[in-house]
Amino acid sequence: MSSKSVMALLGSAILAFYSSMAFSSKYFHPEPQSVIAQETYDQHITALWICLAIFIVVFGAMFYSILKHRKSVGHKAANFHHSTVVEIIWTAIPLLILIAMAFPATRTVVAMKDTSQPDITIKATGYQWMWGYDYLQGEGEGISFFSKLSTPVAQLEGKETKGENYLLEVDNNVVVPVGKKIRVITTANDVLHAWWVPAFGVKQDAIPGFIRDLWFTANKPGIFRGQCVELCGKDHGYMPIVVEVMEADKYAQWVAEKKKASAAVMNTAAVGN
Ligand SMILES: [Cu+2]
Repeated sequence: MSSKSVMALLGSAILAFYSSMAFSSKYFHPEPQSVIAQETYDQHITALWICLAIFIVVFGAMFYSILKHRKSVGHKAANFHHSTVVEIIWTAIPLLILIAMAFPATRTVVAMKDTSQPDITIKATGYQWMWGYDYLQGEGEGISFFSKLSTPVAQLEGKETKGENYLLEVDNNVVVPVGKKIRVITTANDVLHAWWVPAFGVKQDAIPGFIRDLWFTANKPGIFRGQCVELCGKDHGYMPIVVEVMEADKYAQWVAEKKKASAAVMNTAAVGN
C-alpha cells in the first residue's frame, strides 16, 4: 500500500469517527440547544479539522521523507544547516492560524458573559443537596421552589433496575419558555456547588455569599439535564438539574398553575394562623 493511500485511509477513518452520530451522542458533546452552545460546538469542530489538516501535512511529509529517502534505496544523509526563511514560515503559519481561531472564540466568550437585558431571571441556589429556584424577574416572577432528586431509593440501593434518567431526574423541573433570554443567577447557601447544563453550553460556580450569572436561550422545547459539578459533600452526585423548555403558551399555563398553587399554600397558612 502506498503512503498516499495510507494517509487517505487514516483521514477517512478519523472523519467517520467524528461524524458518526452514535459516537457523538454517547461520548461527544450533546446536540447544542442554545446559540452559545452551537457556537462553541462549531468552533470545537473547526479546531479539530485544523488539527487534522496539520496532522496529515506534518506526518505526511515525515513519512514520505522517511520512506522515499531511506538508506536502503541508496540515499545518503543530507548535509544542511538552518534556513531563516523556513523558520519564519513555520512560525508565521501557526501564528496566523491561532489568530484566525482566536477571533470567533473571543467573540463567543464575550457573548457568553453578556447577561444584560434578560427576558426572565432565575436565581439558582445550591444547597446540600438540592437546588432552590426563585424567579426574580419576567414572566413567572415570584415563583419559588426546591428541586430535589426524584430517583427512587430502591434504585439507589440497587434493589430495582436503574431507570432511563437514573440520578438525572428531579421532582420540580426548572421551566423556561423557548426562544427567550434566560439569565440564571447562581449562589449557594452552604458550600460551593456549580450549575451545569451541557446542552445549553452553560456552567457556573455557585458560591456562598457571592453572585455569579450565566444566560441561555433555548432553541427548542424539550427536557435537558445537567448536574452539580463542584464536589459539595456526600450527596454531590444526587443533586441534578433538569430544565424543561416549553412553548410560550404552555409556559404561561405553567406560571398560572404555579401561582395558583402557591396562593393556595398562602391561604392555608393564613387560615392556620
Ligand atoms: Cu452541589
